[in-house]
Amino acid sequence: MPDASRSPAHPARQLDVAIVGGGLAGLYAIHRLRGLGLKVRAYEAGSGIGGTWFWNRYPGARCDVESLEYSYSFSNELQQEWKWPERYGTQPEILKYINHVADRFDLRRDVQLNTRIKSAVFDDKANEWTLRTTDGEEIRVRYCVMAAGNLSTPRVPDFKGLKNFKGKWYHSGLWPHEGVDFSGLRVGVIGTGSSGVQMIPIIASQAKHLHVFQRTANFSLPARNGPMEPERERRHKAEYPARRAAAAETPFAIAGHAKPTKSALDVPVEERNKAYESKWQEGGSISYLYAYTDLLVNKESNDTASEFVRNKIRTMVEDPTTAELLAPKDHPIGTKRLCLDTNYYETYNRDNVTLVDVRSDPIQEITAKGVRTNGTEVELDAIVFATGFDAMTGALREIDVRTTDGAVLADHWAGGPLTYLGLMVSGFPNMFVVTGPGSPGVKTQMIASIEQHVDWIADAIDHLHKHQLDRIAPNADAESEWVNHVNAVADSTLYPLANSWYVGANIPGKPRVFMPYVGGFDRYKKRCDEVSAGGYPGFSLSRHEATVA
Ligand code: N01
Repeated sequence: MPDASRSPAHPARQLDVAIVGGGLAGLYAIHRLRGLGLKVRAYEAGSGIGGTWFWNRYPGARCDVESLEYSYSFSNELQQEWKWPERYGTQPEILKYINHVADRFDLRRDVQLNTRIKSAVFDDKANEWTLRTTDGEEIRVRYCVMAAGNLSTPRVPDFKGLKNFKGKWYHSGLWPHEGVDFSGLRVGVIGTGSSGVQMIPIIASQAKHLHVFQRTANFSLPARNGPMEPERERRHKAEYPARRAAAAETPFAIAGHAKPTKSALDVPVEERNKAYESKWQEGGSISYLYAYTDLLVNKESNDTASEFVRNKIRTMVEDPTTAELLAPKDHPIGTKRLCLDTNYYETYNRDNVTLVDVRSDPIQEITAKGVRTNGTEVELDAIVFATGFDAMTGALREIDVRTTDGAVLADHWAGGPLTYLGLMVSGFPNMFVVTGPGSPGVKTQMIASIEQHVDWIADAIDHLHKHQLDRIAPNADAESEWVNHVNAVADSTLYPLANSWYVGANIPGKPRVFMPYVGGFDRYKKRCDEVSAGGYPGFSLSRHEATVA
């Protein structure tokens, strides 16, 4: 109950909205909700703002969406004035941008750092949420916005013996601020997802020897990063508002890629390979996956695109056995998050790099000296876990979310996450989720989804206030219909063929449910707009007498 354990040292803070998270989503939520005249505050576990870009400081960390796209659109002055030095933003550059935005829009005064929310309880009678921090602070609010990220709960696999390791170990998502110098060290990297693929070439260039422990080979395309071309920047900025509007009409919320018109199987082999080659030279993942209409829905079509990349790997990697291990064969290209790299495959031609196949010979334990598989013990000075996150639900699972009516989010989601439009959960009124399960967020230019979600949330709160209402919650049947739709759309694609974090496959015991909405940003936004324009069908809107002071 909200009042039961209030510490006298921490009288409850009363606000209109509590925002959990001070990353790109939390910051925009402050800006947007403050604009409605609401008293808001964001609670951030880190000692600085920036979320993903605050924590993921591993060598080579960089966004794989182009910087002119991966940025806020809500202020034309901001997008015109900010100068991105490279085609793809590095982690320090993106963090600098986020800090600039926070200062420019005076957001910091409503961010409380070093504060982790441990519970959130909705009191049905009082019609308010009470959040508690790990330090015992209590916050009472009408609305709660969960902007805690979907790849923000780092996961170190439960390897036997890690505590015995005499060297140092790191996780990509919890990287030391002072950086790590691997010069002269024997280093092991476990994991070859986007984080591993970005850091491996850089660690290889520093380390005495690098062992890469690969369980599943991933497809990676060349990023073709480089300094920002002034003419490209000028053109993009001249068209910015139109480009943002055009992006909203695309599945990935990224403009500038011609909509495909043909199936990969409708063109002769030579023409198809020429098209793939041109996309390969251009760099970037959207362009490649958007080459034909059916690469993500037709296995035969996808095979042509997958095989093209496998053949590239075979030409880039000199040792044929290593090349075959690196050539993914267990999932269609694009059904796991497609990586972008700079010199990833070429790195395996270095004398100081060894690929260890831990699919055929799994890691048994971490020893005092290094990593032991059945076949061998690899001696290491440092181990890097690029082993990913408890994706999409991890951050919310870490908060004890419940209601005085007896609803418990962990129970409600025991068989997999249930949401309506990815924005709200039935039984948990006035709690909004940004880019969580059931949302297309992770399959899009994330900041576009963040802005779209937060705008929808702000409009919903504004609608309530304009109609003298103070409670919104999705109906259980609307939630079921949405979850069924999310699954039906996923099942009409090739995505479920991969063991990815999209289905929670990287977390032992996590229910295997397809979590992101892959119907496209354009389709999703249209549906959200219809719901708000239509008076919120699928939601119950009501008035409760009790008010937050
Ligand atoms: O994590 P991942 P990530 N033994 O889950 C392996 C975003 N992101 O941090 O595939 C051995 O993708 C695991 O193997 P497997 C992006 O959305 C974006 O790299 O489960 N290996 C896999 O190889 C991305 O998708 C950017 O068999 C184990 C790796 O660890 C998401 O974040 C950059 C293991 C984990 O890969 C997550 O990426 C970085 C075990 N017990 C991240 N457990 C950009 O924008 C796990 N693995 C560029």
